[in-house]
Amino acid sequence: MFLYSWLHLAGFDLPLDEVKRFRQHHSMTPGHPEFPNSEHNTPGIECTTGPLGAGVSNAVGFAVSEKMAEALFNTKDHKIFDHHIYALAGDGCFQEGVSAEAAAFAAHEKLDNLIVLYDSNEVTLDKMGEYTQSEDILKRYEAYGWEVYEIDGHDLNAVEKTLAAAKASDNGKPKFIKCNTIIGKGMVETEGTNAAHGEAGVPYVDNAKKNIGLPVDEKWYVSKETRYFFDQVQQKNKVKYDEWQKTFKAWSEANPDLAKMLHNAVDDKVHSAEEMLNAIPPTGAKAEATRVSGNKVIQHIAKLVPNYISGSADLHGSCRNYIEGGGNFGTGFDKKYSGRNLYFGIREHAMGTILNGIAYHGIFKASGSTFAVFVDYLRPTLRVAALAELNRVSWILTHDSIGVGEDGPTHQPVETVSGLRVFPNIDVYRPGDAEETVAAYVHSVTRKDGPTALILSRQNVDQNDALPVTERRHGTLKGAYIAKKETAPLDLIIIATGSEVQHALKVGKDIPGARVVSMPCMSVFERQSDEYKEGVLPSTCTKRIAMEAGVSGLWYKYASKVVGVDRFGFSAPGNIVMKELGMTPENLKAQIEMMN
Ligand SMILES: Cc1ncc(C[n+]2csc(CCOP(=O)(O)OP(=O)(O)O)c2C)c(N)n1
Ligand SMILES: [Mg+2]
Repeated sequence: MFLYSWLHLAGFDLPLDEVKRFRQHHSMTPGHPEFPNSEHNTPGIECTTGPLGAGVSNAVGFAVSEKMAEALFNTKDHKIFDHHIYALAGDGCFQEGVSAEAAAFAAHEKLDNLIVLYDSNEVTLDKMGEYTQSEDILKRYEAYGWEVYEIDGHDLNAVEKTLAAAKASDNGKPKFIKCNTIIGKGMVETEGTNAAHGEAGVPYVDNAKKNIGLPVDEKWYVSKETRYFFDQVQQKNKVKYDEWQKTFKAWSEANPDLAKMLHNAVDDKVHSAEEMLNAIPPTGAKAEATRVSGNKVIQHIAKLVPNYISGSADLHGSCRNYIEGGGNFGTGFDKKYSGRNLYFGIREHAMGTILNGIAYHGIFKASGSTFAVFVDYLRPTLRVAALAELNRVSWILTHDSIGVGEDGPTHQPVETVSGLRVFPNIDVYRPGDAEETVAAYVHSVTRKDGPTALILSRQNVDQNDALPVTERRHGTLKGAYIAKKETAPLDLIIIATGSEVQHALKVGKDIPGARVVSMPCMSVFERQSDEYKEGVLPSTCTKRIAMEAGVSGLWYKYASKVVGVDRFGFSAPGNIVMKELGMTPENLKAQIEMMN
C-alpha cells in the first residue's frame, strides 16, 4: 500500500479507485506488487516483491545493468545513463542471507550508483527485533565495503541531506543509510511494537489520524497540501525529463548504431528463431558433451544478440558459458563495466536475484551458470523469474545427471531436472546432442514470456547423425519430435531426453515397429497443437517406455513404463554409475522385452 499510494500521488496512471481495490481480484494493486506480466500491468512497478531479501539483491542487479549501460552507451559528448538505484528494505531483508551475498558482490564491483535505505525499526512480524537479531548491521555493511550513514528516519531534512550526499559521492562504494524509525509512529497504542506491522494496528488507526490532524471519517483522504506538493515535484521532474529528451535526441543523431542497439535492447527485438538457426552453421560435432556444444553455440548467440551477457557462480570453466572476447564485468584486474561475463563468485542465490534485477531493468538479456545440482541454491529466484515472466533470464545448468560420476551423490542431480519442470512457466531444455543444444539456446533468447533452463551434460553423447540437422533443430524448438521413425507398423514408442537419447536410438534401430521420440522440453511440447502432439505420440500406440537418468515420476504422463533413477547416486566413474543404475542400452532393451 505504501508503494501504491506513492505511485498514485506521483502521477503514475494508478487511479485512486484502483488503490481502493487493494488486494482484490483483477485489481491493479495485488497484495504484493507484481512486475507487469500477462495478469498485471501496474505502471511504476519495477520488480515483483514479496520474498524478503530478494529486493536488496534485485537492486544490485539494477545497479549492474545501469553501470553496464553507462559503459556501453554514454559518450564523451552525451551522458544518457546516469541514474541511481534506490532500494527500501527492512530488518527481514537483512536477516535473509541473499542480501549478504549480493551486498558483498556490490561492494566488490564498486557499484556506487546503489543507495539502500534500511528502515531500522527493530521490529519484525512475530517479535521485537531484539528477540532475533543482535548483530551490528551498519558495521557489517561497512565491512563489506559500503559507505554507511545513520540517521533519524523521521527527520525528513536528514533524509534529504543524506540522500543528496550519497548521490554526490562517486567514491566506488555502494551506499547504506540506516534510518532509525518507529513502526506505526503516531499509533500510540502500538507504535514501536511488532503489533503495528499488520492487522493488529487496524483498531488504532482512527486515534492515530486524530493525533496528526487528519479527518477520521475519510478513508482514502489526500489533503490539498499533499496534492500540491506532488504536483510541484512532477513539474520539476518534467523540466528535467524534457532536458534529458533533448540530450537523448542529440545522442541518437550522433550515434545511430548505438541508438539502434539500445532501441532493440529495450524493445527486446531479436532475430527470429529461424534467422538464428540459419545463422548458426551445423555443428559437425562427433561424440561431444552438450556443455561443450553449448560453448560453441553461446559464441554465436553472443554475436546475434549483442545485449546478451553471461555470468557464473565461479563455474565458467566447467559450465563452458564464457563469451570469448566479451570482457569481464566490474572493476580492477582485467574487468570493465562493459564486460559481458560476470563473475558472481560462489554466490548462487545472489546470482539468481541479480539476473532478475538485470532483467527488470529492461536492457540486457542475462544468463548465469552453475552445476545443475546447485540450482536449489537459487531456486527462490527461479520461481519469481517464472511468475514475473522474465524472458530475459536463462540459466545454464551443466553436469546434468549421475553421469557426473566421481564427485558423488552431492554433485549428481537426480530429482533436480524434474524439480525444475514442475514450475509453471519455466521451459526446461535437456538437449540430447549438439544440434538440439543449438535450438535450445536459440529458444532461450527468443522466448517472449518466461525464463529458460538449459540442462547440459558433463560427459560426451553420440550425435543423431541419421537425422538431418534441420529436423533435429526444428524438432527441438517444438519440445519433442520423432528422432527415428519406425520402419514397420508402429507398436512401440521409446521416449528419451538428454544423454539417454543415444541409448534409445541404439535400441530403437533394431526394432522395426519402434519409434524413438526425443523430448528435450516437456512444457514446450505441451504448447504445440493437438495435431502435432498426436503426430509425435499417436494415442493409438499405448506401448510406450521413457528413459531418463533422473526420477521417473513425471514421465508417466507419456509412458506406461519408465527407466529412471529413483535413488541418489554414488561416487565412481560416470559410466560405472550409469551402468549400475540401469542407464544403458542393454537395460533399456531388457526392460522393453519385459513389456507385453
Ligand atoms: C522470505 C520471506 N520469509 C517470510 C516472509 C513473511 N514476512 C513478511 S513481512 C515479515 C517481517 C518483516 O520484518 P521487517 O522486514 O522488519 O518489516 P517491518 O515489520 O519492520 O515492516 C515476514 C516474516 C516473507 N515475506 N518473505
Ligand atoms: Mg522491521
